[in-house]
Amino acid sequence: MRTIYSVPRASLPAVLLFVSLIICCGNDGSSPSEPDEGLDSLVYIVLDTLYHDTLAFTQGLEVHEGVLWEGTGMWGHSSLRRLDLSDGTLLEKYALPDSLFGEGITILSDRILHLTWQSGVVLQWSLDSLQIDTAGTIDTEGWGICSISDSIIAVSDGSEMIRFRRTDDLSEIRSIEVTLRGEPQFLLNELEYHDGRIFSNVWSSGLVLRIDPATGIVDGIVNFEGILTLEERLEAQVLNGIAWDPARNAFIITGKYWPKMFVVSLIPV
Ligand SMILES: [Ca+2]
Repeated sequence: MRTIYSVPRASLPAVLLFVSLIICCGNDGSSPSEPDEGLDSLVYIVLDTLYHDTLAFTQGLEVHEGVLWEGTGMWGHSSLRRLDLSDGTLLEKYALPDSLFGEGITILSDRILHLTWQSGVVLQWSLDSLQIDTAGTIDTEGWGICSISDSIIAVSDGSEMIRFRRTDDLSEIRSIEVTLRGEPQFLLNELEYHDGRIFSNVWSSGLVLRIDPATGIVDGIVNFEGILTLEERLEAQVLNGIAWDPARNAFIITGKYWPKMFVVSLIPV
């Protein structure tokens, strides 16, 4: 696989020139190596930045009908948050019970599903009233979640597995082992479904994998390791928020205690 180049805060022409130089010359001026067939190395381009609460331990991020929703964790501080999609500011915050550690969220037509870490409990919030109750239980830890359709969700549990479940009773339909060049990829966390692929960040790294939901094979990879400045990284923890924004035709990326969110495009090189 070719080296991953991440290009924060650059104009599009500059990025394309940079990418062209990489393709023409390779990193060290030598001829470029042969690309991995079926695996795209992706670079990101920062299109905009949004506000993010540095007290938000981000566990899930999703856009739904012009609203940006965030799920946060930590004992006694877990919450569901409604954010202004235009600038990221906090509009409303709804607390989880202190006994539950919030994890990922995803949104169906009439409700928000909200994972919890080790309790097995999956919560649901009515989109109309934001009343909370229990949707059901699962037999794994809850880490990340995304909706494939209104009837199927995909759930990660910190392992290399993604399990597809029915939204009506949370029963498991099937599962995939996520692999990169045949090797299992562990610590899968926040998920996002877009354009027929599942995007998952890998806990404690800046990597986001693009996964074929039929096979589990990783067919794209991007590294956000350098997206925060050294100063911004002082109080921040790991990347853990990926949302597709159809209005911007771009992803929104953030992480635990990050000082901002990033609107990014991903481009194969
Ligand atoms: Ca997401």
